[in-house]
Amino acid sequence: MAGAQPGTHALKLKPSTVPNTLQNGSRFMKWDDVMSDEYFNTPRTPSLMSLLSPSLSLYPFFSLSFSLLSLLQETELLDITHIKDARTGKSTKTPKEAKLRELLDVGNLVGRIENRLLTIVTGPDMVNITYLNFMALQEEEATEWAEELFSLASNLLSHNMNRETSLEKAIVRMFSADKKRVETALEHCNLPFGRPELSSVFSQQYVQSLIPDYFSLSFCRGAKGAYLSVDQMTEFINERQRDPRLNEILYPPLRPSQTQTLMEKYELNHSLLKQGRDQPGTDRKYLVSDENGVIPPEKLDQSEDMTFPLSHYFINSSHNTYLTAGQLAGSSSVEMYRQVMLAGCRCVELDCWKGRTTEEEPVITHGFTMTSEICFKEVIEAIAECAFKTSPFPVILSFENHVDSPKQQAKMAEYCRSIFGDALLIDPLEKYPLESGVPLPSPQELIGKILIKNKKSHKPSAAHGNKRMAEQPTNQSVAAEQATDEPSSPSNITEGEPFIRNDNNNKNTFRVYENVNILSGEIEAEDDDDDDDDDDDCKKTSDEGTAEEREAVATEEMSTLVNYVQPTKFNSFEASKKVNRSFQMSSFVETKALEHLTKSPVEFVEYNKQQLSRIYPKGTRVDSSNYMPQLFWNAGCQLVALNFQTIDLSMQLNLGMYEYNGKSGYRLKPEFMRRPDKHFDPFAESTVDGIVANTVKVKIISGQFLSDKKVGVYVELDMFGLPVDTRRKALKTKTSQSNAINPVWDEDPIIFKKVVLPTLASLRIAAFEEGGKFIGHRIIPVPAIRPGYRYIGLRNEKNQSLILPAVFVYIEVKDYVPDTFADVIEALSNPIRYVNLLEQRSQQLAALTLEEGEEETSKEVCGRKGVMDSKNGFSSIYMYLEILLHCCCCWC
Ligand SMILES: [Ca+2]
Repeated sequence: MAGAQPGTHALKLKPSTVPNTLQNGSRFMKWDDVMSDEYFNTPRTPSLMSLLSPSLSLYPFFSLSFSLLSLLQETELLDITHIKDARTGKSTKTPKEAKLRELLDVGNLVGRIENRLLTIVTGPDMVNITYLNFMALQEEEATEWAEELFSLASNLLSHNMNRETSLEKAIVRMFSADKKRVETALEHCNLPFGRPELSSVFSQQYVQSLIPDYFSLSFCRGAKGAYLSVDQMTEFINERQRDPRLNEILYPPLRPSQTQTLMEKYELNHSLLKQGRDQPGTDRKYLVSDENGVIPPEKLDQSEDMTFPLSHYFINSSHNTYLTAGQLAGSSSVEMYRQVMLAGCRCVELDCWKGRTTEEEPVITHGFTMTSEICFKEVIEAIAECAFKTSPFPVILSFENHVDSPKQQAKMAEYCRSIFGDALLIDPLEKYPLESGVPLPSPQELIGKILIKNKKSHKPSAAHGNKRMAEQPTNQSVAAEQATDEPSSPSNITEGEPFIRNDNNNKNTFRVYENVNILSGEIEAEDDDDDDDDDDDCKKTSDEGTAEEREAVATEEMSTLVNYVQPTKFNSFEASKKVNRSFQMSSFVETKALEHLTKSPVEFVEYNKQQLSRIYPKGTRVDSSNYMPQLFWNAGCQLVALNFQTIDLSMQLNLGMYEYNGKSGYRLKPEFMRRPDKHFDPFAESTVDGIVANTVKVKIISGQFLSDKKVGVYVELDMFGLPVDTRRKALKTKTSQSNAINPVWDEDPIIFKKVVLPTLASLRIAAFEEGGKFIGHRIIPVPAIRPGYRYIGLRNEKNQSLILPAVFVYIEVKDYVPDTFADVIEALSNPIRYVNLLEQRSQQLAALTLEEGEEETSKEVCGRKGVMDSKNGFSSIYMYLEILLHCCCCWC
């Protein structure tokens, strides 16, 4: 995210290689808890599961093949990139039914059954999960398969295949699995179909032939079809395909001899090469190759410097992690913790409540709602198992601790200690004592560690000894809490009836809530709450040491687990600066955070250089919708917590953000948001001294296989970033004439003349059917874009590769060169300068804050302005706002 590190990055990502065991296959019994009578009545042998490579080529994509235990012995194929997890041992699904256990001969097994079980987890998102259950003949086989399958399935290169591999994958899949559909699609496009002899090889050429000549580099070199000399190719690569932002010494332009090597690699006819010329088609093969992916592999790789303090990173964070649906009546699920962590999230939330059964097991649920309860211990076990499968970097557990039972709190602490073991960070690192002025340790220094965020009660005899950090003893919460004999158990309420709630577990803040209609969501902002620090009725009178006064809940057992992430009631930016304790953090409901952002943008950025801030959705988002995370990334907020169960545009941006840097869940903030000697204003409208703005030019040339329906299609572009850089629907192409297979637009490019903070900007390219039905999109951070002629493979809403649909584009990204005259004109004509500053800021945020339902206004006008805008790249604030008003029409 921040600029390239000194020196070139040595790529750590490796293409998948499949061990022999997996290639040759192993025998497994496949079972399901709901088996048909046929299953039980049929003699069977264990089915062979193996990894199939679709051809003898080295392409890194595979399907997992296994047969069903049925009379037909059908074989099922599973795309390996759709596998989310492969488990063996304790967390596997185990056969419950007696008949099934008998059949699997469970009684006669040597060793524990779970060590032979293999559960393969698939699903389109984090909620709709499917489990495939297998039993191996040997324990070692289950272990090897679980490890290798997970490693193959999570290979980042496999999720970012080049165009050629995607095409081959699609062809193999289509022609083997769904020939009829392919033929229908071809028929719709008036292309020959119904040819049963189409072999894989033929069909590959066939698909290639669908790529119009237009895509060939011929249009870069003038006369169509003319041969391209080595010199011309060198010029093409250096002028068009090379990223001009790269350092020329570290990343030198290609020399002709290197081009020659490249051309040999993609050239079939060597005799032509010898004459210094290529043959038509070479360029096309080159364009679909690995050399030309739109994302350079080093951006996918873990390539950002991880040695800065934690506060210097954006940290992938989840809100009310346990919920699978709405905030009021959705089911809670242990699996969500696994899925969210496997997706690279590094901060999960645990809303803990006192368990009411005789076992006195603490539970996790959304208090005072109809959401279901899950067992705290199971969640801790799930976290322990999945925390470091996707990323080694530290995990923060954000506890919202409502457990008003010292006994159960002690249990919670004990589970954390015993289940996490050494991974749990209990004592601060020696280098980073909990003292004023000491920065937070870095993700690198906390590798493999779990940090707990829970209110911390500070005792007079606190273990921190003589460190004078105003850890004044508080009026002993534990005692106070024990005196509270009214248990604040979450579930004993009836809809429509008033209930009492002990807000924030402070005995003085019991509130009576009346007429809360739980199901319809008529619950007011108080229930926002959720979090620890958002209560407004506790204003501070002094800026020193008062925050802890509200630390009323944590027992000593829990308190000792808390170190670098200590929740503290936010008072003011000035106060925080004065006490200068990086280990204290605050949570802000999105509305409050927005207020701070608008009133004190520079101070908010400053605060976030030292301390962590956590933003969470407002309580009225009962449907688990999300706010735009970009708003708060712009202010440098680290823990921008979203509802992961809802993959809306906000969550899609989040997926886009954290897909890079090795999916580690950490992205280094732009330098200006970290350096103590710089002040950054997220509302900056012009270039900031010291930050190189970019000019981004995008030309949508054509599409490929956008739909198999005979339907018109169009492409839209958005830019997200700082308010000044955000442009929703910046470009919309014409709609193709009933051609979704290979539409060509070739319209004027859109120019984002001045992207003020490119390191925080993302480009979204989305394709739609006429009528607005979403086909697919791709969100790419501007720093990760490789300029040039590129195929951009589209993803679905859930960020899964669609394999076939792609958009062919030409992108230029350059350092912005100020056009002095134009800037003067713009400044003179910019009326916003006369508007009140706060008003101006909220107007600037409009793009990022509009919600569904607000968008219908002035659509006509927006459309008109949008067209104007796309033509001349002009970006006055008013026009910007109008375009933004257009923004939420399709998604939010
Ligand atoms: Ca919560």
